[in-house]
Order: sequence, then C-alpha cells, then structure tokens
Amino acid sequence: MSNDTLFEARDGREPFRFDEDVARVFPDMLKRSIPGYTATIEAIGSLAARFVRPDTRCYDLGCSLGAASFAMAQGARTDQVEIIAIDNSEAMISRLIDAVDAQHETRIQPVLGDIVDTEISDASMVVLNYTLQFLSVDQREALIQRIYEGLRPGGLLVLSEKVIDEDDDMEALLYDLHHEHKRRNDYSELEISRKRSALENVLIPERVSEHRARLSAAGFRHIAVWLRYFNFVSIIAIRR
Ligand code: GEK
Repeated sequence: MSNDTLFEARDGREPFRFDEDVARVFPDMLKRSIPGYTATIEAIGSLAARFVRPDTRCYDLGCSLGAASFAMAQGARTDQVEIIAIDNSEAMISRLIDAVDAQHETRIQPVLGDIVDTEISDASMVVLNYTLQFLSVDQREALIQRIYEGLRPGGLLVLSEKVIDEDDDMEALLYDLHHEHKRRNDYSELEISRKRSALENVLIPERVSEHRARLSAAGFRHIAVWLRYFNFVSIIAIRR
C-alpha cells in the first residue's frame, strides 16, 4: 500500500478530485484521515450478516476501491446476492475491477457511474460510506428518497459522514481534535491545511439533525447513530 504524501507536492489550490494519484494512496489516506473508518468497514460486514437477504441486491454508492463492497461480500450469509459498487472516478473503478478479478469475487459488480442517477431496486442493504458529503446539498434529498424506495421492507441503509456539531464551541473542539488526529497520524501542518483548502466547497458537511430529518422525510422510521468519533458519524436506518 502506498503512503499518502499527496499534499507534500500539491499546494491545495486545485479543488480535490478522485484521480489516479488519489486512488494510488487511497487506503492509507482514509485510514489516517477519517477517525473510525476501520470500525465502519468492520461493522458493514457484521450488518451484512444480519441484513443481506438471498436474491436481493446490495449497493455501495461512491465505493472508491470497494472496501465496503468486500466487507458486505464477506459478511453476507448468501452467495445469491449482487453487490453493485458504483463510483464516478475512473481511477477508482479500474482498480476495483482488478481487485474483484484477482479475488474472483463474482458477486461484486463495479460500475462507473453517477450515484445521482443510478437505479436502485430490490435492495436489502445500501451503503453510503462518506460519499453523500460530496454531493451538492440540493441533490441529497432525492438520492435518499430513491434509496428508501429501492430498499425492500426490512432493508438497511448505512450512512457515514463528516458532520458539523450543533454547538459552536463543541464544533471548534471537535475540529481541533480531528486536526490533532491527523498530526498524530504523521500528516504535517502544511499537508493538513493544503488538503483542507482543496476540500473547501467539495466536501460539504451537515448536522446530524439535518441527516435525521432527511431520512425521516424519506420514510425511514428507525434511525440510529451507531458510531461517532470526533466529527465523523455513522448512522443506520431501516425501512419498515
Ligand atoms: C469506502 N465508500 O472506502 N457518483 C459516484 N461516486 C461519487 C460521486 C458521485 N456523484 N461523488 C463522489 N463520488 C468508500 C469511501 S470516498 C470518501 C468513499 C472520501 C465518489 C468519489 O469518487 C470517491 O471515490 C467517493 O465517492 C468518496 O468505504 O474520500 O472521504
């Protein structure tokens, strides 16, 4: 696995893109940047064991290199499932195609596409692992609604996101703690601030209350935050 030294060279003035250079260092980048990332991937496997049903589909929306897809494949207690792994980054999808081939994981189907207009149907599990935050805010409601409609009764959505705290003082503290977390993971001050600039207006976090309201409005009646680590949360929602 290559180490993420991307922002030693990039100055952060170009908006962040999921290109070839990012794809090459991506596993290292996510593990060092997102507090709780490894825990979400583990939990997606456990949740798949409980929620994935035979003769249904799973969706990994904004799959990147497919970590959540492989976790669902390992956790699912059935071979009779299609795991549709969608991303609009060619660099990510071409690497995922190679990984799926290398591991002979025929249940995972990598798709190069935009999650804004992908059909979702017959789903027992849908994962949005740190992806919704990259859509413009006005596109989010329609996507959550389509996910709800595409889930079978009893189906599960996992939604992981960077969030803003409701309390301004706590937001400042959690922001600092995230910064410190990155420094402890060997990113320099310069790399951290350059990446922050590159993500400005690209990653748009919301409050947990906004996510809950959107999920409720779409029809989800059972919603819980199952993980929070500083300003990163993971939410589960079940369609009844
Ligand atoms: C993981 N879920 O390892 N359509 C499709 N893909 C998109 C779109 C879009 N409109 N917008 C962004 N993406 C992964 C990690 S990363 C999170 C997800 C992060 C894709 C984008 O190309 C990238 O691969 C992914 O969403 C976000 O569990 O980098 O913080």
